[in-house]
Amino acid sequence: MGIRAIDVVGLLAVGCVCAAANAEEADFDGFPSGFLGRSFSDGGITFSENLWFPGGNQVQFAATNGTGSISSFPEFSPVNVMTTGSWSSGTVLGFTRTHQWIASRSEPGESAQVDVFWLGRPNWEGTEVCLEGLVGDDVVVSDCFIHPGALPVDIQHTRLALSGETFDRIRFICRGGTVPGELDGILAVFDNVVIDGAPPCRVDLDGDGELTLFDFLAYQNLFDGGDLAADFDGDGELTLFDFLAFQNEFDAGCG
Ligand SMILES: [Ca+2]
Ligand SMILES: [Ca+2]
Ligand SMILES: [Ca+2]
Repeated sequence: MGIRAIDVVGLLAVGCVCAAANAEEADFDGFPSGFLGRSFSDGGITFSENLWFPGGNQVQFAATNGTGSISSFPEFSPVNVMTTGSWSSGTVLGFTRTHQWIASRSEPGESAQVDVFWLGRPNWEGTEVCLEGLVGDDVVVSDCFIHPGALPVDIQHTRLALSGETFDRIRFICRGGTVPGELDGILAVFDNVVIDGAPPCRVDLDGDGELTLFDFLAYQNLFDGGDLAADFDGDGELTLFDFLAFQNEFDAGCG
C-alpha cells in the first residue's frame, strides 16, 4: 500500500458541516379545523392534486378534529386528521370521497407511510387502494389493499408504507371497484404522513450527523487498517480512487 491517508487528507478541504438526512412528518394537528386549499404544507411535506374522481377538478384539502370518531385507534395523533374536502366544527368526522392526492418534500424520499382511516361499507368492495412512490409519473414502489366491502365495524384503519426505492413524491390513489358511480374512490381520512430521506450517508463515519475532520480521521484509520469499509469504489482493493470517491461524497454532503 503505497499511499498514506494523511497525505491525501492534506489535499482535501475540510469544514463542510452538513445536516444528516431526516424525516418529514405531517400530523395536521397545528391547524384549526377548516379548509387548507388545493395545495398546502405541513411538517415539511407539500400536498396537492386532490381529486374526487379521475380527471376531475382539483378540490380543497381540509383539517378536521377526529377525536369524537377515532380516538380508540392508537395510530391516530390527536386532534386532527386530513380530509380531501370536508371538515366539521365538532369532533365527529365526516368521511369524504377520495380518489387521489400527491405529497412530496424538498428532497427525494426512501420510505414513507400514511395512516388511512376508511369506512367498511359495501359500495367500495373490490376497489384497489394504494400508496405509490413515483419518479416522474412512473410507479417505482407501492403498497396496496383491496377494499373488502361491508364490515361489521364501520371505521377501519390501514397503515400503508413504502420502502426500498427512491422516489420524488408519493401518491394515494384508488382504482376500480364494482359499483358504478363509486369507482376509483373510497371514503377515508388521513393522518401521520411520513416521508423519510436517504439513509445516513456513509462519509459520516463517526455517525454524529455532521461532516468534519473526524470523519477524515476515521476514514484514515479504516484505510490504514486495511478495512474494506474504506473501499468506496467497491473494487475490493484500497487505492487512491477510494480516497477520491470519499472526497467526492464528502464534498456532496449528506443531503
Ligand atoms: Ca393528527
Ligand atoms: Ca461525522
Ligand atoms: Ca477500492
